[in-house]
Amino acid sequence: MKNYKHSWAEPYKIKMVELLRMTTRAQRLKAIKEAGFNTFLLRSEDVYIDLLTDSGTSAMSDRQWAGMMMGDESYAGSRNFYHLENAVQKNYGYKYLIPTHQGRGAENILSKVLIKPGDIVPGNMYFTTTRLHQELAGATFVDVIIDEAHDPLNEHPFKGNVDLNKLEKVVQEHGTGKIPYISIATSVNMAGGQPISMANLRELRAFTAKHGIRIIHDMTRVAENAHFIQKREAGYAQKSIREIVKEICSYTDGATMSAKKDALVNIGGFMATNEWEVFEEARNLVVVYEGLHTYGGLAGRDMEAMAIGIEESLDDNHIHARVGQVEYLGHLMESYGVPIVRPIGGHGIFVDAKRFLPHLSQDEFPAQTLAAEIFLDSGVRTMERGVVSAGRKANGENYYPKLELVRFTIPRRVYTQAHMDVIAESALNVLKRAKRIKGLQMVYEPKYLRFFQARFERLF
Ligand code: P70
Repeated sequence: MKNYKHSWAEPYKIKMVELLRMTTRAQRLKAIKEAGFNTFLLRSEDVYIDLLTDSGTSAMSDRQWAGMMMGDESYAGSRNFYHLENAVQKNYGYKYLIPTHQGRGAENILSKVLIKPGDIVPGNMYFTTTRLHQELAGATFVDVIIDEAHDPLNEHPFKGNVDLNKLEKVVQEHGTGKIPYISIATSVNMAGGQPISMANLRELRAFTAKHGIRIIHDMTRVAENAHFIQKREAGYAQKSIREIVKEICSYTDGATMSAKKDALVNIGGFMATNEWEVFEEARNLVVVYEGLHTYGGLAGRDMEAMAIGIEESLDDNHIHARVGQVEYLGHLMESYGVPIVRPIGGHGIFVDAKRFLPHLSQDEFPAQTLAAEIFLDSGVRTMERGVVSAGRKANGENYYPKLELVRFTIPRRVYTQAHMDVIAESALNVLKRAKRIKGLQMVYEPKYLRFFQARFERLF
């Protein structure tokens, strides 16, 4: 027996609780049918443990709540904007800040500023909203992540790394004039929360500097990435999360951020850049889509909570307990024989639906099916990250991603270790009757980001 006790403990105590509703299987069956077998369409009141996402679901600290009371709700020049600007400049090192209502607001503005129709944007695996904004601005996304990232069993410690040969080919084929930037995510979400190494970032910086190409950083989960650099990369064991995060950012020219993840807030995001011209253009556009450039769709109190959340997110004890909890769940699932993506990532456990339900073809939506079955079993809500999420190409063909996953995403500072036990037991329960599980067919498909609202029926 492996020893699954880990020397992490939460660096906080609980001051307030939110009561959960427990349901029966009959209630859950009714709920999932009404939701068209799509966990996005469930009512949260029907959910027991909500692992749909770690986005906007974190528990804020008493300090953040106190900060909310200090909201300066002036239309222009709010004090809280300057606190946020200071937190971003000090901790991430970027010069100019544009607040936005959340990550995709920043992606929209950045894509509109930097992309011209016909451009190519290489990146370390796609993310749904990021790629869509690139495409809507007229670009084509090209995946340049290392091959290992597409293999759920490969143990590469930095599956978020860019394959520089692939990138070199893209540059040779299209020329630097067509590549406004390379899109780099830390903690690559669709790969399973996999980190990029500092060495790879440094190489990438040298390569892009030679070719005059920007690096734009999707820094949504940068602190979690820093944790893996500290644990796995030579020379970083003695560096703090704060130092590592700042070094990561220093190799990039600008960023988009969904502050609903790392930065421990329920709403908010931003775009940051080191280039004055890009900032000027973005500051022009933000007033069209989000709000004045000193609030970008947020209340003053939201910006204050974010400024404080950024500070808290970079604390070593916080991040070790956060990732420690994810690892605890992952090891438990592995001990039960549940097939998961290896190595365990930073924000959740990604169950491999292809191996869990090997009798289903990708056209029968194995991950969508498994997410519905887990909910039925225990009221645990998870998210499909496979063929439904991947959507269709511009020519209408489905993307068939190699990874067909169900994400068990852990909100920050919200659930206890006992919740993790219940979750793993539910995965085991479903695994025991996996052979008898039938797939789904899609009966309604929206045009954009179909996974959010698609509806399914069970195949018989
Ligand atoms: C999730 C959320 C959001 C996200 C992200 C990365 C690496 C940008 C964003 C956008 C929410 C989500 C979004 C699309 C599909 C499913 C879920 N990820 N970059 O659960 O930020 O949501 O604030 O606009 O992970 O992973 P925002």
